[in-house]
Amino acid sequence: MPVSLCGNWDMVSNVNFEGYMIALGISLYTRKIALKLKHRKVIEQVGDQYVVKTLSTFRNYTFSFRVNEEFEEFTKGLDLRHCKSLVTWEGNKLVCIQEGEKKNRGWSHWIEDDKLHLELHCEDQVCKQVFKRVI
Ligand code: 1AG
Repeated sequence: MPVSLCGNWDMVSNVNFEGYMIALGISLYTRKIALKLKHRKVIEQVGDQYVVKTLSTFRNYTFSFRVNEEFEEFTKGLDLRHCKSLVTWEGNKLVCIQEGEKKNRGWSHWIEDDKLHLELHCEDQVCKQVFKRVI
């Protein structure tokens, strides 16, 4: 059984978020604001249903899914795209493929050294975020 990702997590680093946002076609104006944000990740699990909230002073993004069950994702407040998304466990990594207009889009989450890691990718861009647990 993989370790639980549940809890409240605060961003400590965010590498190449700019490149990731450019790949998603986010405007310069929005990128300037978004780059300054510290995200809080809130991950909850009820039965086999996950709810993931990404919170910031600018925008919030919440979605939910069941592992191994494809779902329709609308990235409301982000790049406003529709994806067919699928989340699976690959070893200790929770991996999502977001199929849609953008090639090679997805993310993976895992725990390493008590930190929550998130790798976001789109086209040829990879953004790496690390979060520490909120006590
Ligand atoms: C996600 O998390 C997205 C979480 O699926 C947000 C991360 C990046 C934002 C995505 C695209 C940038 C678009 C617009 C920028 C505008 C505002 C930025 C606001 C950021 C806070 C919401 C994956 C994973 C799910 O955590 O478990």
